[in-house]
Amino acid sequence: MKYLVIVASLLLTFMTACTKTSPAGNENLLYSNGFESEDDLMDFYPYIGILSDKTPKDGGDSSLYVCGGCIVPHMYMELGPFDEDMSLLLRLSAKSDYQGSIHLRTDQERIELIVEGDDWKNYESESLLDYTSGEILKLTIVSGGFVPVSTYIDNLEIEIITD
Ligand SMILES: [Ca+2]
Repeated sequence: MKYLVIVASLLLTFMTACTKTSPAGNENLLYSNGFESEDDLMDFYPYIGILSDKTPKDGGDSSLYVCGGCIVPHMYMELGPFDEDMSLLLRLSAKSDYQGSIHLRTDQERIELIVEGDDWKNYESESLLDYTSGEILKLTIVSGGFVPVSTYIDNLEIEIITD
C-alpha cells in the first residue's frame, strides 16, 4: 500500500512538475535526464546550460555542458515536495577538465559526487540522502571555482532505494 502511494504521488508529480518519465524497467527512478533535447534543460536554472555532442558510450546523442565561473552554483533544479519519506541515490556519467561537483540536498542533509578526469566515468553516491516528506529537493551543479571549468554530465538519475 505504501508503495502504491509512493507511485501515485510520483506519477502526479511527474505529470504536474516535469515531463520526464522513468525508463522502462526501473519504476524506482524519482528523476532521470539524458539531456537529449533543449526541453531537457528546462528543469534547470539559470538557463545557461547547453547541450554538447560529447557523450559517454550509452549516452545517446548529447550531454549537458556546464562551464563554471565564480558565481556558484552554476546550475540547479528543484524537485518536490513529495508526500513520502525516501532514501535517494544519485547516479550519473560525467567528465571534467578539472573538477566538477553535483550535490543533492534538502535543508537538513546532502550527498555529493565529485567529478574529476577528462574521461567519461560512471558516478554513484556512496551514501543515500534521507528525504523527509514535505521537503524540497535541490540538485546543484558546480563546475570549477574562480577558474571556469568545463564539466559534462549525462544519464543523470535520482533513484528511490526501497530496501
Ligand atoms: Ca544523453
